[in-house]
Amino acid sequence: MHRVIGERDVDETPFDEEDARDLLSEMVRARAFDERALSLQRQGWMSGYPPYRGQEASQVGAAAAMREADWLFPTYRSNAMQLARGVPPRDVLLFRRGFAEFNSDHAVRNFPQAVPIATQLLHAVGFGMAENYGAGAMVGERETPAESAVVAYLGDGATSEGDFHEAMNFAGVFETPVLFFCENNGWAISMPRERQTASDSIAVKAEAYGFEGGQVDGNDPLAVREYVERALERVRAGEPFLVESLTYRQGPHTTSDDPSRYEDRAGYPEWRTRDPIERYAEYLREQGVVEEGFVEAAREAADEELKAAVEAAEAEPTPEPGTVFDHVYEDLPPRLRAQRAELLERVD
Ligand SMILES: Cc1ncc(C[n+]2csc(CCOP(=O)(O)OP(=O)(O)O)c2C)c(N)n1
Ligand SMILES: [Mg+2]
Repeated sequence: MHRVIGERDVDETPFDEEDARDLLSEMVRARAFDERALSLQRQGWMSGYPPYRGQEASQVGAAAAMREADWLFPTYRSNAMQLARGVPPRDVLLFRRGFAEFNSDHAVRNFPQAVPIATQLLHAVGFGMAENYGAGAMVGERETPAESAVVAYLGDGATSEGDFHEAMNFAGVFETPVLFFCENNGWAISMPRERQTASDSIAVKAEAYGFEGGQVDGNDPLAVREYVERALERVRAGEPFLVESLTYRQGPHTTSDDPSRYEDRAGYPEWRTRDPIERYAEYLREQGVVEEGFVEAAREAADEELKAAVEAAEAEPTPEPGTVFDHVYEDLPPRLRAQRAELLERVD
């Protein structure tokens, strides 16, 4: 455990026991949500769902490293991060059901989830530049650390997009307080990591843009939290950083995908494909930090919370179908106006 790959080994790092238990509870809560959401989708409750099973340690660890004042630029995959940051499960469910508002009380500093791959990275870097301007620093050279760091979440597949390279370039040139948190879950739909890039790692790509990157064992929440915390210290001072969190997507890409057509785990090491909750719970039991039954109790509490969240979501009226066209353009172009009219006519 506590493996930080290619950097200082944090095996010996002491940890706070209560904190370590909280991380486990949060991972169990994330798993419960994911399973419930998947089953709701299968019942026709929502049209599609992108599960993050297997990525709980990575997401919960990274969320725990962030401060409330920091901003997250998420994607469709990072719902465990959202839950761990305090977005109510009800809101995540409603969003998947077609509600435009992700974060009903706006208490969590989130940008909207990006589905177009890598577009959020440019928004994140622009936001980081604004943070610098606000501090009177045009090109980095910050006199004071940024109060709000920016965390730009991305997948391994996103690193093949032009937007990724443009964002990395601007981040390096303008010394923006941005952490690129790349969750390498082994797959971009059916494309395995080794077909994604010929680079030795994703982390190494940072070097070409003038800043540092590093890999962390994304199935160890303590390692992820510590690594991201350290990276964020540098980021706040105006040094961007690229974290590659090595984890594994256990399930399908989304509920429309059938991974049995392409999946072959043989290419990935056991520490990556092994279930992070099982592994971490076993570790904490060995360390005497949790007792037998801890995971089951955490799961029961999470299921209770979810039951209430589903009921609350069901109590909301179904959104008007025409609202899918809102918030895209100030004035809808003629083609989309025609599409909206056609949709409303059919619904009638
Ligand atoms: C610009 C763009 N091109 C293609 C797609 C279709 N698409 C959706 S998810 C995905 C793979 C993304 O893989 P990765 O970045 O590894 O993220 P993950 O799904 O594994 O979290 C693709 C190609 C898209 N959404 N946006
Ligand atoms: Mg991926």
